[in-house]
Amino acid sequence: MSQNHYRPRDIEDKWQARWLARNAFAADNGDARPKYYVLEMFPYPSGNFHMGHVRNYSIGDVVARVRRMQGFNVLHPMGWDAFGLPAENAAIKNRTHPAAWTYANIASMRAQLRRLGYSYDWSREIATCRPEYYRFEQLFFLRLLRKGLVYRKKAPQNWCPSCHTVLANEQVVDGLCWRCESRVTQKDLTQWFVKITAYGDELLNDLALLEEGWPERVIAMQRNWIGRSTGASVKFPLERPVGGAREIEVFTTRPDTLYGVTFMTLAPEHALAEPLAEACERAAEIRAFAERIRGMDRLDRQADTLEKEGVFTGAYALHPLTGERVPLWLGNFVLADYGTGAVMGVPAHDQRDFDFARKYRLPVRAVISPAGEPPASMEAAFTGEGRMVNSGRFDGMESAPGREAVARFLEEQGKGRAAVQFRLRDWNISRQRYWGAPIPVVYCDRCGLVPEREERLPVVLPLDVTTRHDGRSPLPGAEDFVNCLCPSCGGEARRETDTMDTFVESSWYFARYTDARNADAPFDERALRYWLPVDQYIGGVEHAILHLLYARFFTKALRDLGFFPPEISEPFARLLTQGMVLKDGGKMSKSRGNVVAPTEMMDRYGADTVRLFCLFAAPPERDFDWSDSGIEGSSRFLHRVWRLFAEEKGRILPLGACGAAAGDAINDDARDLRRKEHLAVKKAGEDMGRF
Ligand code: ANZ
Ligand code: ZN
Repeated sequence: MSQNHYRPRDIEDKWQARWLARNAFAADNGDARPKYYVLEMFPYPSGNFHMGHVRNYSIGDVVARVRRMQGFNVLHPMGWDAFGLPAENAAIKNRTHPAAWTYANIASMRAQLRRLGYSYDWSREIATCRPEYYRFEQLFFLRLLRKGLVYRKKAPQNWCPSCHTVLANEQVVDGLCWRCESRVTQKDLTQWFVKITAYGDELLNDLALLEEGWPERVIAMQRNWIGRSTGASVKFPLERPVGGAREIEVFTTRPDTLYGVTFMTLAPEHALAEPLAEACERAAEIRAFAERIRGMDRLDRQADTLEKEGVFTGAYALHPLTGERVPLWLGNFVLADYGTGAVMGVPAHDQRDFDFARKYRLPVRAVISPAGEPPASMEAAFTGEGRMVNSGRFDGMESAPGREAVARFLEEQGKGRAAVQFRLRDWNISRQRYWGAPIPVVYCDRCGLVPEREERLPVVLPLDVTTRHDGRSPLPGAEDFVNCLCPSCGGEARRETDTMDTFVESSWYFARYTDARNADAPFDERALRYWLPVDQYIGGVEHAILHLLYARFFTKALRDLGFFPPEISEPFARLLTQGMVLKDGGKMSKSRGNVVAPTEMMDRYGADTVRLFCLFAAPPERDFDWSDSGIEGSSRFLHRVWRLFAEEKGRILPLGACGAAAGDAINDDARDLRRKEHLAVKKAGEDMGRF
């Protein structure tokens, strides 16, 4: 074979070895050049990369290399999101230990990344399952706890019977566990919560800071998830006290429709549901209904297509302004954990109430004009804005000022007030799993719940346990771990055996990279100030809500705890959500047998060809289809480039064009070549700038 032939393996091996030996891409924290921090979402060490990873990292690597060539001091780190369920499940299946499985996967995946030729600063590599990492997470937990931003609460939880763990709402997809696709059930448990709702307004308002750098779609998803609604809370006195209560409070976004109330609906979980049943002669019927609805999937209950169902409780409330009797119902479409768990029914102007009223022949009263037809012949609710009618002293007002006027009037009368409601819920971080960061608190018979002392961190996850075949956590049975001394009285106590949701680890890893080997503190403040925010973050749109929201929350909370400097409020200045790599228009998956393995492609074509194809196949945000002819094309292109240079270098090099400066005496050919080179650099630079 001639030496003019492109042999990627030789080239790649040679340079990769050299990069590694010199840690060629190490970033310097004390550098005087302007900084640039480019980060790709770190992987879960499953064992193998898929083409989607390769695309994500190849895009990031181009950004890193271009910025370096442009004179920036570039931070481009890599690490492992290493705790989590799959390690436990795989360990059970393969009869190994989750730690052994995880570290072996990390080793093989690190080798794959090196073969792909990415320009990472390997001296900053992290694995979140190491005590050197999670000890600081435990420190954050203790500080959040002290500040009241972490608390314990008993609440009905999404429970995956097969994974034996609680799932966050976001981890329930169409009523199924996101990991194992078992049907999720509800279970009452005491859990640890992070009070992300305390930052609801800031998380929402600061989206404005991201408008330049984040995809519109992701900002919209975050906004919807936070879901801030303004309106009023209104108190309806009960005709007769029930279960010690004299009134029922509702949240409404439309206080301007208050005069259109013809009934009230409570969630079957509402605290008054049982007392109402008890006071009614149809108690059995009411209880049976409540029982049945409580067992329903919560997402099904929120669906627009849900068939509305309810039961009359026999009791009445009184309209706060007219004194009219308002019948109290239980209804399947009212959610227990939104607002107050009770709704004022305005069938003329709310579609769910309309459906409910038609089904149970409840009166419909139009109070916003133009509602169109007379209420009896309405076929749907009129949900728009208009002028208030049949509304007493408010007649003639427009909806928007009317809402405020009604809220103000209620407040003056002590019957309600303007109110804001968030869809965002506090974040349940408790997992009844083994392979996670231990929650650093203990339970003492004398002192109750006691936080571990900071100087005793980390609370190390014991590795000498045997994973159980039923998937239950071995921690509660690990006596050396559970039995401990109370940090407060020194007496015998028991450790918390819940571990933290892995989303906690990924909420601050970007900050740890700035000072990854710091053994005394999570990071040095100067390092943070220098590197943060991440200039360019790159990852899949599947993380558009949770991971990004949690990382944004952590940034704000750590700032307020004094860990982050006050000027840093957002972690990621720019975000790119890269498209997917598909095969024949569909997702690559083992079950479909259409997976294209990066290692196989590298064996056949070399890493540069694989990277090149991932970059050329489509603009970064768009999905593209893996194609054999496409990668062949990329391969031919690199062969051509190589051959061209190899064949022409005898003529090019003597020209002295490379490295020549302006004013040097070079001939016309050399000048031509030099000009073309600069045009190419300019064009490429501009294209990159656009990105
Ligand atoms: C009366 C009304 C009249 C309403 C009207 C709307 C239109 P968002 O935008 O999601 O905040 N609601 C309140 N709590 C609820 C719960 N726990 N489960 C189900 N529905 C609930 O929606 C707020 C509206 O959803 C509230 O305003 C309430 O219905 C209903 F013409 O009150 B409204
Ligand atoms: Zn104690």
